[in-house]
Amino acid sequence: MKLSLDKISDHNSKLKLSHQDEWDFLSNKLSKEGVDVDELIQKIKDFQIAVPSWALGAGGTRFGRFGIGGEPRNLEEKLADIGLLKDLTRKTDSVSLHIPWDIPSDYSAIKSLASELGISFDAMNSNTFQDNGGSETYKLGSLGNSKKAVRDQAVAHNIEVVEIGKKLGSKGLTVWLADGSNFPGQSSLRSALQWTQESLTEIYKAMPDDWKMLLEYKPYEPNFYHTIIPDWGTSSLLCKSLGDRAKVLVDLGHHLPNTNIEQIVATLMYQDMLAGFHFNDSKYGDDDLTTGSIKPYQLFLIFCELISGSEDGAQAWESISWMIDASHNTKDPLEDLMQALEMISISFAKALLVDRRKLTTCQIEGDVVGAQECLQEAFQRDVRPLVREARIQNGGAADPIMLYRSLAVRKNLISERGAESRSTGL
Ligand code: LRH
Ligand code: MN
Ligand code: MN
Repeated sequence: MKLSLDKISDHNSKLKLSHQDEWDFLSNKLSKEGVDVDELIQKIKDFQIAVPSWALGAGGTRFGRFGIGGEPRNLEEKLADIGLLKDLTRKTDSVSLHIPWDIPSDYSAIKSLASELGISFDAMNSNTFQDNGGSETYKLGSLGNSKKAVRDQAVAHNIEVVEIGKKLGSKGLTVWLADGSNFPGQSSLRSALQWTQESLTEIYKAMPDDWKMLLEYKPYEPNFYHTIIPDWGTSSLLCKSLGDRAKVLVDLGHHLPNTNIEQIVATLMYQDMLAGFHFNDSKYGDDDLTTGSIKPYQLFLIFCELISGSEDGAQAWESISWMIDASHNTKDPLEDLMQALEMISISFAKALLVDRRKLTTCQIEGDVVGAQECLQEAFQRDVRPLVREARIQNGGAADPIMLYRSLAVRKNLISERGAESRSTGL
């Protein structure tokens, strides 16, 4: 299903009056405060977030899956869904593929479809957490397995993913390892790390010079006693041994409860070691809930660190990759992704509004209350008219979910693809 641009302009003219009131009020206020509103809008317009191919269908849990209907059945339909999201929100223009779930059958056809839709290929994801038809099993690990033959197979798979990505114009490889153990004594903790390092070195060497490796960490699941790369420190250690194109990927759900993620971000940026993000939210563990639905203040604080880290020259903003990594059990995935894109933009916009000069003065003078006030001043602000204005200027819909619903997109997708459709993936 392709959205005609007329539909967006009709919708926007219906909402124009109410939006204009809200936007005039906010932009006047911001200008009086000395904010360069045009520059602010431009930053919000430029900020684009990749969508993973696996977030477009209902994921389910290990207890069951309730299909949403109209889910993409193949890579072409996944691209079509991202095209829809792009037209409605103007907040995403790239897709992150998972191999072997998304192996293109016809590269030139996929590439021309993607360029027709204005979508590029973000980092490629390898998959050694499932057996994918190879002669060796990943049941007891992949890159860190005690058997050399298994490690070799896992390395070869990652190199194949790089080859696929090269053909599509991707510039990155994301590696997430499920490797670890379930019981004490099951594996040699030190050897497993060493084998992982050796395997990653081979993969790193096979990457083109203009590619980066994004190394994800996660404290537990699917292994529950030990995970070979459990935290940002271990990931950094490995990346440093590989080379300066290997950096640490922060998935917001991959932390033990109450971890100070914004501090991790600050520390990684201090070392120019932040590869990027997998945005989602969580109450307990790797819940993969909608970004900003549980801890919006944390998301805001993360953006505060990102902005100060880049403005102070610790790490370039452009070197950081942005992606959503969520799973949907009860929501329409496209609606969920629109909510996530909105929450990310809102948090980014609020963090841009922090008076950083005032904050630094408070920090130097030891004004604890003043510093907190600086953050609250920005966090409590309703920036929705600002984010909406940026979207309208970019050609998107004033209210993407409202338009999506009024056009009955899901109903159309169900009649096009069927109520039982399901793609490969989670
Ligand atoms: C692991 C993970 C990783 C995978 C994705 C499907 O929990 O976050 O990024 O590739 O989920
Ligand atoms: Mn992830
Ligand atoms: Mn995860």
